Amino acid sequence: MPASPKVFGIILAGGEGKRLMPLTADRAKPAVPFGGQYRLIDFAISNLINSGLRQLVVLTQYKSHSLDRHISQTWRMSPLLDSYVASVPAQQRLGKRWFSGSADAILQSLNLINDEQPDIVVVVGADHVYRMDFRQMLDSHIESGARATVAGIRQPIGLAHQFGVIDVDPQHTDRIREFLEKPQNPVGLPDSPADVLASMGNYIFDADALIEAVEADGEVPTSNHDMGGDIVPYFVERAEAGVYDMTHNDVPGSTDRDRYYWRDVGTIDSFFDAHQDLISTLPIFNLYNTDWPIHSQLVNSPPAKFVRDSVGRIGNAIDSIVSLGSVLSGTHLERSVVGPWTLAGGGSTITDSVLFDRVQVGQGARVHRAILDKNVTLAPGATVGVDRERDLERGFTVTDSGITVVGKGVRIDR
Ligand code: ADQ
Repeated sequence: MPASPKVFGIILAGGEGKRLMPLTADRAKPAVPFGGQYRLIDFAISNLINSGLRQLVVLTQYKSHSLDRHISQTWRMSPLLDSYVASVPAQQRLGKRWFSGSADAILQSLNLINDEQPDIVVVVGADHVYRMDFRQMLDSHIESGARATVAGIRQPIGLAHQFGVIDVDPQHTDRIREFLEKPQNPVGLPDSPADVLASMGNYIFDADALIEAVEADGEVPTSNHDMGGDIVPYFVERAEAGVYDMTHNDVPGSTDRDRYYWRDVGTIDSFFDAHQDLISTLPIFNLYNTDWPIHSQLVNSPPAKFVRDSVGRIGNAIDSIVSLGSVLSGTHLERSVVGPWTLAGGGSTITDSVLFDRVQVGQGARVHRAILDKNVTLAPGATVGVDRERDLERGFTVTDSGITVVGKGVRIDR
């Protein structure tokens, strides 16, 4: 390995995100808006850019239009400096088919690696909210001599069935002894039986080793061509898989509260809870850490505005985040996150909710415990999230915990 290895980044962004329906009816999961002005993928890309990576490709397939547009509008970098974030759709290089799994996505995109000739490839998912300094994982990868390194973070054992679970070799604590993808009967950690060490779906490979592995995997007819299910076990079988424990990651500006924050916001409930955290007085995840900024699209919009309406009703916001371009005129907003260009009229109330961009809330309308996708309109006096049965009758998604989700562009008349 050269003293300053050349590092290339691949972001896997083809996931469908079924559990976030209807928010993913029209867009890939990594393109789902988050926190008013971000998209989920902004967290992974910001972490890589802040870690000094400059050549990044985003592999997309499922409903990628909104994702492609976001990437080209947000992540322009200078080709003069040899820096780019490029969105790459399934290219059907190996026949007329889409990617059959995340490892197949890499196999079908090997030309990108061959073009750049990197020494090391960092592969990350695009669905999580977190901060991570990949330089520290890179140092650990190089020092350990492993050909593949998997990032691990402690998670409650009850969630183990959603993750790849890492069993560390007690003799060599930087090596993986066994890796089980989404186990049904997980075993807890020796020092903490209620936890497992979960794979974060972030990997670092020696470039030649990754190429060898995905090519070999492509020949196995029984493989699911999955990074967690097939490629990590390939390296574990060869005793070449290292582990990087997130407890060693120290991101500039992070506090003890948010150092190990890592959230899969892949369900409506977890998505909603992560927003509730953002609007708390002392959130665990601090969007205001300027030492490790989370970048997003610069919306060229006027500031958010709060005014009295024509009959003097006060427009105010308490414990909320309001994005640029929004006007709350005589509206009471509480414990909510509001995306860009939302307009709300006099006498309306919005509580415990998440609104994406360009939502319109008519006079006297009421929104409670709801997630409203882009361009949802409430007519004057209409309500949502107030009466579960009515929301179900109107065809809205309502979770067991009572959160109503309204898809893009729906007009709510009453
Ligand atoms: P999952 O998240 O269940 O588990 P997967 O659905 O493959 O795995 O998604 C991983 C990433 O790859 C996501 O960012 C997704 O968008 C993307 N992706 C999925 N299919 C793709 C395809 N065909 N083309 C391009 N991108 C694709 C994984 C690991 C586990 C680990 C968890 C952590 O398999 O071991 O614990 O992530 O959340």
